[in-house]
Amino acid sequence: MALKNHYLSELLRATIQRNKGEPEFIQAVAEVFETLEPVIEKRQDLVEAGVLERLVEPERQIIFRVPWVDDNGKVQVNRGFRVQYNSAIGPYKGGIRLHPSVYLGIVKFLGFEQVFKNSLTTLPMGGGKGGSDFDPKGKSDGEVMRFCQSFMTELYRHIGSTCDVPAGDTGTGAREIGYMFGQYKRLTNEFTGVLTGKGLMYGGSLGRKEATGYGLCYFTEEMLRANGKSFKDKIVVISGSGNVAIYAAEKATELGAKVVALSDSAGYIYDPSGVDLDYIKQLKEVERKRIKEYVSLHSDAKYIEGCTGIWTIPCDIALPCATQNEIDKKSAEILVKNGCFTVAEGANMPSTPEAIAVYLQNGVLYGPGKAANAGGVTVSGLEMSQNSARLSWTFEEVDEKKPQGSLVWKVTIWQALI
Ligand code: NDP
Ligand code: 2IT
Repeated sequence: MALKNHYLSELLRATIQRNKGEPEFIQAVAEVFETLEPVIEKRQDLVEAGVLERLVEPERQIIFRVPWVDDNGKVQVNRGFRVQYNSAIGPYKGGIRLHPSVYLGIVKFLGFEQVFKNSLTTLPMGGGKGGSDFDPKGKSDGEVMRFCQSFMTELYRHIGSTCDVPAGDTGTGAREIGYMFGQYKRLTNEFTGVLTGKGLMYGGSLGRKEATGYGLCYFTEEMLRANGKSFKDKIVVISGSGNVAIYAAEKATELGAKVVALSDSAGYIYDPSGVDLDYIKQLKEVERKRIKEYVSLHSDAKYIEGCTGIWTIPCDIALPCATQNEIDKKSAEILVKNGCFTVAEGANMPSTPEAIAVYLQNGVLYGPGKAANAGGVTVSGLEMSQNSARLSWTFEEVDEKKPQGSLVWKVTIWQALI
């Protein structure tokens, strides 16, 4: 990706030099710089004030040891991260990712994107992200609990309800947030809104579980409506089968679409008659099993190993909801060839820059993650408000606040963000 603006291209060069071995972070910065070219041409004051130099450097980066004891009594050691990226408009806010692929570069790219996403919600939240290379998959509840408690034993001193408010992300759901919240409370003797995505009995918000997936579909429906289309009777392919994917599938179905495929990191299922979401929820949310198991109940559906093949299924709308860089140029070309006219990102940075170029060259309606998946953090912001006020709103009250709480529902934004 070649930047025409000399100042931006020099700053990108310096950023690459300074952040070696962090390709995802550089990719996220380069994408934003590309979109900022017309702004920088007109706004010399931003250059003079060093705004972009400040944007590419997180305010604070914390790396720590997370020792915990496994079920065999053996000490395991993971690495924990919290990148407090930017607090210009509010406390640092962003999720905690637990996945073996997590390293500083991943947490920085996610924190960088979170800054823009959070400001788009119009709520007063800065940006941050955290995580660990711990893999919750295949671990017992006790192991996950001991890891989460150890993680919080270091993290608690760096966070707080007016300073930094973590939440869920890949591998961190209500169970992990619960263990972390309990440990925070024990260490500080404070019951406060320091984490979002909490259980409903201890300060969680109705609607948070559904928020990212539902928000993605609200956003996509607006984008479609602005182009004389809708979800009704459309074929939808969704990658992932976690929190974002499941509730995107639920809302897309409610809006009249047929969701024919879902995946996990091992493979995907294709059910041409439309996926059975109740069973997916049972498999994924309750039993924590692999998506492969789906075909044991639905013999008409197919299970295919490998992740990228999911994009070869003909569809009208693709909603990548698994992970970064999951759609490359080749997959984007296949989607377009098969008639896909809309891609909206539930995951963070799921499309490579080359894939985005394919969308734009072919007139695909494209909803970038920073806007399209902001529903999750929006409801996190609403959870913070409820915690501060010591109130709980109904699901309808939360759902209703989406237009006023969040500019991201306004379709003009997706054009500004490409
Ligand atoms: P979950 O952990 O609930 O689910 C993740 C899903 O993606 C799982 O099906 C997982 O499969 C799959 N997956 C994860 N890593 C890979 C990989 N490397 N290759 C293929 N598949 C993979 O996470 P979420 O649903 O919460 O998050 C999904 C995406 O959405 C992430 O990019 C996250 O940053 C983003 N996001 C999440 C928000 C939230 O509120 N939770 C808000 C906004 C964005 P497996 O089980 O096999 O690992
Ligand atoms: O990427 C994201 O926006 C999230 N993982 C949600 C962050 C939050 O604070 O709710």
